[in-house]
Amino acid sequence: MLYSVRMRASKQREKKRPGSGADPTGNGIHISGAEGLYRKEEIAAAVDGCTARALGHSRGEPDSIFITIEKITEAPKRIRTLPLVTVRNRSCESARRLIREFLLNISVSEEAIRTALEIVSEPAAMRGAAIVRARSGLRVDPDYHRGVRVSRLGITPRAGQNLSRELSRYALDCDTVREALILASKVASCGPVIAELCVSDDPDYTTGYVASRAFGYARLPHIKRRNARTGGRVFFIRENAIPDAAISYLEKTPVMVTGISPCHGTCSASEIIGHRHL
Ligand code: PML
Repeated sequence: MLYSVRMRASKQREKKRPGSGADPTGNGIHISGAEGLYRKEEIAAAVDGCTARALGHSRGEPDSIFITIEKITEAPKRIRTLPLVTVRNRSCESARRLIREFLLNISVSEEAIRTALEIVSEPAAMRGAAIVRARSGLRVDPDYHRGVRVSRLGITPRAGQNLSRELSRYALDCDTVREALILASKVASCGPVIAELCVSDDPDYTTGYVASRAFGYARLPHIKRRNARTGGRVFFIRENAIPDAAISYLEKTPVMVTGISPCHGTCSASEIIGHRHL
């Protein structure tokens, strides 16, 4: 039997400052979060880890830490991580060109790319992801303030060790990369999703990614300028997909990473696109 353990730490806003990461739902400013699927005997250690993370985050001391432990009754779907690669890129301007190059190559339209770039260029207020139709560029997630929150995902201890070993070959073995790759791998395992674009909402973190089943998890350095409070996630779905089915999978279906695909160093976009699945 597995349990989902989720943590969310936040603090109340002190004074009004536009684009300060405030949550318009009134849940406060996000400090940190964590999520995993655990066996009963692993829960105590997972909760300790969540608490330590919430109290030690560089974004400050939280006013509230919510930890939710929930029994999972459905056997999790077992997936592998997407292959990981870093795209050679030196500037924010060329990052935009590369995003377009990756997405156009897998039939995401100019219109949908424009919608997505607008979303991730806004001050990051939404904790969840936007869902955008890949041809018309229409945004279809029902609550624009909340977005869609990918949940009920985890990695087995053995796969976690293997992932750390792969990532450490490129000095990337940190929570941010590990967790983003696990999340992107669940998103890519959702049939109606064609691709994901992610720009971190952390002002100090300027690497984002474009991910898809076609070319894996492609990290993009300089996706935004340092100190920018913008960011967000966009999932592109097939034009005729039913959003509710995709949302239900992303938020509710338990998914466990049990296998690790290879991680690679830095490559040019054309090497990655010409070498689908790396
Ligand atoms: C986040 O802030 O959680 C998103 C990080 C996205 C990029 C992670 C990476 O460096 O691969």
